[in-house]
Amino acid sequence: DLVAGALEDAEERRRTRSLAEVEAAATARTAALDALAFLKPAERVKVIAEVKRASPSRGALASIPDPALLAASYAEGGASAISVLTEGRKFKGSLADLEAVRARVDVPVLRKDFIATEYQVLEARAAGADLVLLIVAALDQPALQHLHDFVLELGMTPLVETHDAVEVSRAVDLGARLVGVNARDLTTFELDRDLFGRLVERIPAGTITVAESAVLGVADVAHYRSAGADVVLVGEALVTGPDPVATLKEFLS
Ligand code: IGP
Repeated sequence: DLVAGALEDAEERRRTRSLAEVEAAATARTAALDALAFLKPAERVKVIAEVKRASPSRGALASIPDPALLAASYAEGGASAISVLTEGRKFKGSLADLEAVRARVDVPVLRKDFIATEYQVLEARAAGADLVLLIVAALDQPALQHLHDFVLELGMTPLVETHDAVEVSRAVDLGARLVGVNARDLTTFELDRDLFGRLVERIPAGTITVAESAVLGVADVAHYRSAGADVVLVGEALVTGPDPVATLKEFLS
């Protein structure tokens, strides 16, 4: 599965870059940006715009020869944060993509991957990430709690991704301040646009909510917004269109 593959790839990288080296690189970085401040609820919905070349469900989406250029245009177009897929096997991303994006933008950057170890979290910080995705379904509660604490200790913000009511209650138990609901089931790849609306009432007030996936057009943004989403996370609709920034601006208008 995707988690096992991501862990194998991390083990491979660790052969040439030790935990101590990654730790040193993470410590050498300037402090992470306060992502909660950038994503805090406002009059208008906010967008996390994603750098996404491919996905297991949709195959190749876009070539994206220059992820930093795309991210810079997202930021200029009004994105509140940038998500960068760093998984290599199915999503064709890399930590180098994230590092390039970090060097170019002044908004927070999310490492979007299948994170299960401290090593991967340190890699994220070393590459300049401000946010790290933690997928509840991929972790048991002690591991999730541990990684959540570890991300916070490094000054970053965890985005805790859920897909059902039990996962939401697990996210709430962590004290998560930023909770995502992924409309896409990561095992069947089925989309459920109404999932966010069903789960949001279980998320305590004061939590920043992110509707993830299945935003294809302005109607989907409006749908999530009226269900109470503070933020929408969009990949495919931006990268597959002829003009990602124009699409982003439409979503924000
Ligand atoms: C973006 P979309 O449908 O706009 O391309 O989706 C984002 O939600 C999706 O890439 C995603 C994801 C994930 C990818 C959400 N959670 C976990 C990999 C792993």
